[in-house]
Amino acid sequence: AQDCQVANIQVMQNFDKTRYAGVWYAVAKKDPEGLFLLDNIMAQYTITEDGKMTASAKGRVIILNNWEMCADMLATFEETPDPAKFRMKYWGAAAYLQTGNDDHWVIDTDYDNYAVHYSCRLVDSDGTCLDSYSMIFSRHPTGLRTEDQRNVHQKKMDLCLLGKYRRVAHTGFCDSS
Ligand code: DAO
Repeated sequence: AQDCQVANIQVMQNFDKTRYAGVWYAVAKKDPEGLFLLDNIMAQYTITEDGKMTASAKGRVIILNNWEMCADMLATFEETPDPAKFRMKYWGAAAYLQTGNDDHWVIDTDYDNYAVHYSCRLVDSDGTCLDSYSMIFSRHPTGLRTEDQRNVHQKKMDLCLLGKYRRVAHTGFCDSS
């Protein structure tokens, strides 16, 4: 399953967004071109009364060359025929933050401990991804459990992103905002 074709990427089977709701801490990240969220990244997913998934997220960013701040981000998700594949519209609580519309795929999760997220922003003419980002989420800010590391490693390989992740620090930078 490692032909690196975006169209062949396997996503979470029978994805259950209700079980996915709640807080996730990014513990590792593969950055896109022009990265935005640096570290202290957490996301809280909510299912609204009408059954739609939304999220709020925080992370340390540097804007306007040198201004370090904690970005408060909001996102809504549009469903697709595949329950694990969404379109995510996102924007900042403050107008000078980044806005966008990205794919948001859940590649794998056990809902209680870990999740592997993936987004390809640009598919190349050969069907591989030219600009992607991916987050490894944990329910625990301290990192992944040993027993989940094997699954996550396998998914990084399936995504053709092995070795492209960096660790995401949690220092408390965004805790007070
Ligand atoms: O860091 O460059 C980057 C990519 C992140 C884009 C901003 C996403 C904001 C909403 C995050 C929701 C959880 C994935």
